[in-house]
Amino acid sequence: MFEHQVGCPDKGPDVLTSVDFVDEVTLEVAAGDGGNGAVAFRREKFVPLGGPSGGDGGRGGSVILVAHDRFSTLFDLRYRRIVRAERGEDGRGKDQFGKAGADVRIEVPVGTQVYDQESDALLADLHESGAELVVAQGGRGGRGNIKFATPYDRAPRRAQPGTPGERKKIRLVLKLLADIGIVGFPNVGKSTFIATVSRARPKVADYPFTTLVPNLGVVSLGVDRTFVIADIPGIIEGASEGAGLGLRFLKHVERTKVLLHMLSVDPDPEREPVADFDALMSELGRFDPSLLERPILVAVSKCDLPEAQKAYEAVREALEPRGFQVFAISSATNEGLTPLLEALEAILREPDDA
Ligand SMILES: Nc1nc2c(ncn2[C@@H]2O[C@H](COP(=O)(O)OP(=O)(O)OP(=O)(O)O)[C@@H](O)[C@H]2O)c(=O)[nH]1
Ligand SMILES: [Mg+2]
Repeated sequence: MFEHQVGCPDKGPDVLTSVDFVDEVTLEVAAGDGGNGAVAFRREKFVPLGGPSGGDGGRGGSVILVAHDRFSTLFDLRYRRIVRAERGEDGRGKDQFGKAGADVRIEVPVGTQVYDQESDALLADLHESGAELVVAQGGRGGRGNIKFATPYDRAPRRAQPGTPGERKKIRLVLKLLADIGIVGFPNVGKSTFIATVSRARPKVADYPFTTLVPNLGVVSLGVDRTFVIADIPGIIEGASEGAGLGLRFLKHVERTKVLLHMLSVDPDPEREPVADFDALMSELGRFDPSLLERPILVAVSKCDLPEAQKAYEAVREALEPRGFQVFAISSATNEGLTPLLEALEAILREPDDA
């Protein structure tokens, strides 16, 4: 029933480490200058005064960003300082036009936002696979003297130089595109859940902060009933002040439509699921108050364990009156997973302005 995966197909999503997960890079892009137009004259046997024959310069190559769902990080651009496209060739005599410089296409993950580093203006949001942006336009080729001939001046001695290619510094910021973001304290079973309902294979272990980078998984409930879930590294109290891994990964849930707040029993008796819920909600609100306005479903995980089942009852009693839907799930026995996924999908199907 559960299929597909997203991630880094070359390496497999589980091989991504925090070092590999690059979600911001700055880069200089330099398009090629246009080639110069030529000044030349025909010199042929038996043609005493040949006309102008200087060809146009070729246009410079452009630098183009292309969004591709093959990538899930900006890692490949990590060490690139500058990306240059080729200059256009100069025009030559005998009516020869210069060749255009080749364009350079840079592939970036879907969900990459492109900013002008100097003005901080958003140039584009490449949120669809195949979306393109010409970030630096190649220069125009100059016209050769052929183009300047007139009835009054049949032997023009002028030609145009090519125009310079555009050049700028850009900042690329990746915001993963997922429909649903899973948030929760460390160790509550977020990664186990995503591994059970999708083909993502994040690392699972019984210690906190196993997950250091977000993982995406595609859930399929049938034809045309697929959605993407993001497993975000665990968040703890004080995260907004930098505790644990901090909150920087929360920017990846900024664009999700629904949050799935996962709670569980913890071996640490100090922790209590309803208190965890409130602590985490206030961290989310500190990061971005609008996060709290979107639909939030609550799942109590590990309900194959009797103590988790008990915790579920308590959580439901506390949170249902506050308007939250609460689900009991177990990724070990698959119990409750389908009702939860169906509920998540139902919210995604609601029209946006509802
Ligand atoms: N019994 C039981 N154990 C589970 C279940 N789901 C997860 N676990 C265990 O809980 C521990 C933590 O699971 P993870 O999926 O790594 O938890 P996480 O929320 O991703 O943790 P971090 O990445 O550290 O934030 C592991 O030892 C899992 O085997 C479940 O449904 N039942
Ligand atoms: Mg995890």
